[in-house]
Amino acid sequence: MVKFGGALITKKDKQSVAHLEIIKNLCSTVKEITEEGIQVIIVHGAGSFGHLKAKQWRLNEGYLPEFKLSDGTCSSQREAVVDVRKDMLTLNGIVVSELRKVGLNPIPHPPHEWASNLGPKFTGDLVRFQSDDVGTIHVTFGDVVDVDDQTEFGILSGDDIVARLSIELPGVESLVFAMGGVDGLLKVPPHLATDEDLIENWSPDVSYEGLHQADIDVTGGIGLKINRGHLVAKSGVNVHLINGEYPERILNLIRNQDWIGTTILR
Ligand code: IP8
Repeated sequence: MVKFGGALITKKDKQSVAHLEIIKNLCSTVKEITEEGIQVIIVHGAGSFGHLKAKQWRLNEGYLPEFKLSDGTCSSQREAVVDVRKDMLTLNGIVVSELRKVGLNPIPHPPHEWASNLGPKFTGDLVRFQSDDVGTIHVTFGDVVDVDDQTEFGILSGDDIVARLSIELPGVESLVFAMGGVDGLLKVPPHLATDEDLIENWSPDVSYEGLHQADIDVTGGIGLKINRGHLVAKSGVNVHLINGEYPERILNLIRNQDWIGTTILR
């Protein structure tokens, strides 16, 4: 199970700009992993294809009858929901197309079509992600989904989806969070960190620092990743945080060679 972080695969502060080189490299790495006979499922984040507009239109708060705004592209929250879903399909299309280019058979599963409700207990049948063909790569992502009460819609983070898939699908061995700009979990804020500040093994008694850009992010940032990652680790799946700008580190991990990153302990 691999989560491509939104901050890794997009330019986080520029509306809908993808880091194409990084996506290409990650997809080649996924291909190499499948060549070792390992099946991969990909969940990707939203980055600037989701968070900026969702934040501006307060989509994470659900339907707000009194809320008014006009940004020149849409004039209501409901229109913004449609727009963000479209933007996420565009980002997903880029990932899917790069997977095809390396010879894989990606199957996209846009959450607004099969999932509803929010958080780790979201509703949706996960059986669609099961397959035993290594060339088939199921791909899904964080999205705006319907909610069953008066809030109407909300943001389902890819971190919640990847955690549920890791825990509930049979035979999942490892979950890798591929992140942007950091080598793993750090003891000090990322801009102050040296190599010594990388936490190699994290358990709840170890304190960490992470950047949560609450002004940009509508989901939980690093705190959400650690929380969901720990749930997954407790279920017996190996959980690692790796700098996705160096995807060979993921290969090293899989090949039992030296790798750089953080392991989340049970
Ligand atoms: O980046 C957020 O997903 P995440 C989804 O995986 C949207 O937390 C649409 C902002």
